[in-house]
Amino acid sequence: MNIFNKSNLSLVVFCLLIAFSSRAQVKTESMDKMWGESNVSPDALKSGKGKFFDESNFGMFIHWGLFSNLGGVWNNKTYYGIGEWIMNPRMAGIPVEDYKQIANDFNPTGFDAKKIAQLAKDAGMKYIVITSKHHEGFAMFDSKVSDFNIVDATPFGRDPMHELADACHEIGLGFGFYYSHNQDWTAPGGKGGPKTDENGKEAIFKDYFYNKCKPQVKEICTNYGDIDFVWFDTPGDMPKEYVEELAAMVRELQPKVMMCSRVGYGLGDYASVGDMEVPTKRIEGLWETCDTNNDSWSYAWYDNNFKSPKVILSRLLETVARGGSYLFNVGPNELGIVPEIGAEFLRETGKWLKRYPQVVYDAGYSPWDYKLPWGDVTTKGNKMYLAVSEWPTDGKLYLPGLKTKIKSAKILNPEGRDQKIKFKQGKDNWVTFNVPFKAPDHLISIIEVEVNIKKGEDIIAEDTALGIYPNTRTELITEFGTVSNATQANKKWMEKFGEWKHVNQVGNWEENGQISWSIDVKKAGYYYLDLDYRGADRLVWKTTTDEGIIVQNQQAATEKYVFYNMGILEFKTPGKHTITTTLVEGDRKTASLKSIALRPIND
Ligand code: H79
Repeated sequence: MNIFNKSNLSLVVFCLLIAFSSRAQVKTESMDKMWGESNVSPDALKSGKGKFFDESNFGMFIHWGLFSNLGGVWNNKTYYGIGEWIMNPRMAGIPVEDYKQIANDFNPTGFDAKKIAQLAKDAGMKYIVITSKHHEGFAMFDSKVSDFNIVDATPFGRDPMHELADACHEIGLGFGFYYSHNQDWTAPGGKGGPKTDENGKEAIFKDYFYNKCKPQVKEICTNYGDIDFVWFDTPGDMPKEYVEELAAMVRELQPKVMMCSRVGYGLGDYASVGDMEVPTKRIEGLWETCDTNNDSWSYAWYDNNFKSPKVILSRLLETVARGGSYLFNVGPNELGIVPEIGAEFLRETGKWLKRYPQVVYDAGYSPWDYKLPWGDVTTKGNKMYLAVSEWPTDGKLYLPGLKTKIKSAKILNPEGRDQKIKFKQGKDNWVTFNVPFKAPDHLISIIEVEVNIKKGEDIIAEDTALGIYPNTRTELITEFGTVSNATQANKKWMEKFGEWKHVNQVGNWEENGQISWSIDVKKAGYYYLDLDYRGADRLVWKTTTDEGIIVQNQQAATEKYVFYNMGILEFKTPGKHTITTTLVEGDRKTASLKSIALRPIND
């Protein structure tokens, strides 16, 4: 039922490759060297110390540090991008000594640990992971190892990590620390840090590791009770022996801690995929994606592009449906307060989760390996939860390629007025549900579908053919196509400094290069064909079907991915078909196809 081999651990390894190296579609040797393969069995973890993580599916990430006191501004100039990087030469390039001075007026008197823990709880999140030290090197906790910490170097003088750890423990939330173990831009010898110490003596990584990194990690693993996570980041070229030594110490001090793969060298308990990336394909094993509630991780005064409750829920559901956990970030400001719009949206998100907790917590992945045009699917035992974010306007909701037989279906109503709905499961494996014209929930509506399986059996969906729907636009992404004489690869770019966008695309088109998709058309008829691509000047694309229909047209091309209308494509018969796209004319080097879309033309 899977488009890729489920037992293929290499895919998990592929996902360990995080935001700062460009990715290829398949595992490369260097990735293996870099990350290795985790020798911890995910199943053992799921029933053991990984159970809490596996079942929670939703946690709060917090980026808070000295950079929050700047809020994206240095010397009266605003730097746009990820705020915690403001010190870096690629942003404001703040000298170490100047940066250290920022601590003198960092006084986050509005910080209220209980309020933040309550916000996470209200949002339906099950744990909090907070930056104890980011790349800037400033410890947000009481550290005896370095004075460059919030207790010794600021007028605030309190240990907010203590307060937050206590608040989480009190309220029943999991708790963990982010710690930048490789990069430290202010500690001598740290990656990106000064090359000499205060006395002008050369400092190497080993100095930083034994003078600061390891003893501080010991502090966070000793002084805050039982913790659930240690979230290391950006291991880069950190030598393996140090990573091993650090991970071993963490395991000894906090045996129940879950470490993400960014510790390096495959020593994590679960995989962390790219920053701000919701994977498009099902991933095996324990994994997480971290995302942020606006564009930056840390507070920036101008950044109020907060994700709406519906977007947060859609991304959470998509992550859970692909088999993962969603770690969602907020950035408290210079006073320690979480910006209100983001907080409000989180509380709204939490209200939805209270209405339908079963859809997310301890829920399993979708029988389809990818999201569907109207939303996504999670599962529990013999139930599927259809989470419909694009409610159909014609009273019909379609589900493609379901082999397992359905017993019953109902729209969930939080007030207990669930509404049974009629459905038809055709010989073509399509299911048609008769649904009301108005969406039952103003955010995302849930249809609970009970299926006929025995305990332990899987719900089976079509393995390869992608459904083409009669009442909604379907996008066919390149990731699910078969490519020849062209190159398929994942690409990422920064929309803003540090704000990543990820895409699978096909480039390097040779004369006979092509991509084909296996599709399953519910209804014969006319469809508009749109292509999403980038490139130079103008491009001519040709799309053909196995019924001999051809749509060929020329459109403009720019450096941005944009959908262009190509024309009308006809399916003469419903059922299984193949659709193939090829580049006919234009600059073959720069042409890059991201997806094609089919929009039914309803009479
Ligand atoms: O904490 C958040 C980020 O600060 C951190 N990970 C998340 C959770 C992170 N550190 N490094 N990266 C992510 C990769 C970042 C790469 C970039 Fe850059 C930083 C792109 C732009 C700024 C380095 C410098 C690469 C290009 C310029």
